[in-house]
Amino acid sequence: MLAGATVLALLVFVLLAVVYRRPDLGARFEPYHWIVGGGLIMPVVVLTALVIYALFTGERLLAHPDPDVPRVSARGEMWVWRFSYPDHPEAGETDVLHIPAGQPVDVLVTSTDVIHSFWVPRLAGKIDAIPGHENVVRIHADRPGTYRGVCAEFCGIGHTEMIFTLMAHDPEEYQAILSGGTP
Ligand SMILES: [Cu+2]
Repeated sequence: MLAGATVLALLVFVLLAVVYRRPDLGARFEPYHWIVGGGLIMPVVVLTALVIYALFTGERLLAHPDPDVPRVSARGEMWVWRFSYPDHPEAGETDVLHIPAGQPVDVLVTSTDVIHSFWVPRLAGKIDAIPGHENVVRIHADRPGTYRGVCAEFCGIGHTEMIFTLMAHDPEEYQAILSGGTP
């Protein structure tokens, strides 16, 4: 988008400079042609191309079901988060959300009582935790580490304390945590 906007802005500035220095060049075209060509045809062509590009790019960022992407589950409950691992029930329920680092992970987000919002600011945008419904957000921690998460939707008197810790691990360490139960 930035590249497209830069090219377009440069084109406009160059045209402006040309007609400023050589008014006779600009006068060769009727004002009507400047308006239709520069004001209608060019934006329609450029914006159509950019919109198509943006739609495809946006589509790729969505969390479409993918068997290669590990899944974890986050459930909001006044005023704590409970995490579980749908493909590894032996790991039980944890207070800390464990994910493997260096790969995308789908977080299935839901709620027990009211609407909360799952948010790990360094990894992804916010997503609502709605009772009786499952939203999915795809997150990706580049390297192992500890990340802070919060509830981003006011949900009552304990809202500000509804924080949690996300730990991203090396794949081997992650597997050990899953099979060894809660650390
Ligand atoms: Cu909340």
